[in-house]
Amino acid sequence: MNQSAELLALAVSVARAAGDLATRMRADGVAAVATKSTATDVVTAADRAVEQLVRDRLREARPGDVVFGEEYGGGQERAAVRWILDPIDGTVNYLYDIPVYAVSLAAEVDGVVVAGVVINAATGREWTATLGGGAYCGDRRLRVSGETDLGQALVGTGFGYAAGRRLHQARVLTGLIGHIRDVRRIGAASIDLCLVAEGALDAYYEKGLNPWDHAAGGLVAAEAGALVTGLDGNAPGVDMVIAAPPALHAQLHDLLSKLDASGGP
Ligand code: LIP
Repeated sequence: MNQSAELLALAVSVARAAGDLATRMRADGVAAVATKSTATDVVTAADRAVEQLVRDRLREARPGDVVFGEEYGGGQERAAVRWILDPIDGTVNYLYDIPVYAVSLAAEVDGVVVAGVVINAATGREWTATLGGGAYCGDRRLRVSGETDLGQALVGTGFGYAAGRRLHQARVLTGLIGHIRDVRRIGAASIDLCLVAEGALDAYYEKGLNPWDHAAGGLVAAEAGALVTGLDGNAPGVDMVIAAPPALHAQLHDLLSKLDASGGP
């Protein structure tokens, strides 16, 4: 088994255990225990417990690796493999018991994501990918949408936690919505990206994502044939993530650039 496949196998095993913990804690009742960037950017005890479980399992299996996680940070030390983790992506969905929240775990080697898994912990739906090895939902190989007309495209997006950013994002959406079929706001970027990989969304874009939101899902989408980029020649990152089939990417990209989608607060 090559290194990417080995890393993926470990990621899947750990993410499944993490997802089980998240669903058990959800069943016991969930409340926000803290907030981060704004009063609506919440953290639950499950976010922290799930990240700790993943850290413990990875340390046990590969003690020399480092973990860069949403709740406890880290991952800046030099190591052969860096794990990028969102313990519960879609925290607000989780808080409201909306069954769309994911454990997202990616393995990065020399700065390149080589394996990733996203599991919707509420449903068990599991997406995986290795670099050059394709993208899968369970055993099903994934391919992005064949849509070529932006006007027929179902486009996913999301909004930040700060009011000023949300207002700018709403203005961008106002400029976009007349040029697409419709919009979907799923609430978990990693799942948005996997739905693009499945063709269940024709495209997705969002400003303000952190590496843990898109590291695994971005590989799944790219391995299914999506172009995963930023705006105006930039790599995907906090200013913008766009995931779309090649036939749609330029249409969406150019309209988002015109709307200053990576601008604002
Ligand atoms: C969420 C993202 C989502 C975005 C939300 C939030 P979290 O991540 O997955 O796409 O629109 O504002 O950032 O905070 O649930 O890990």
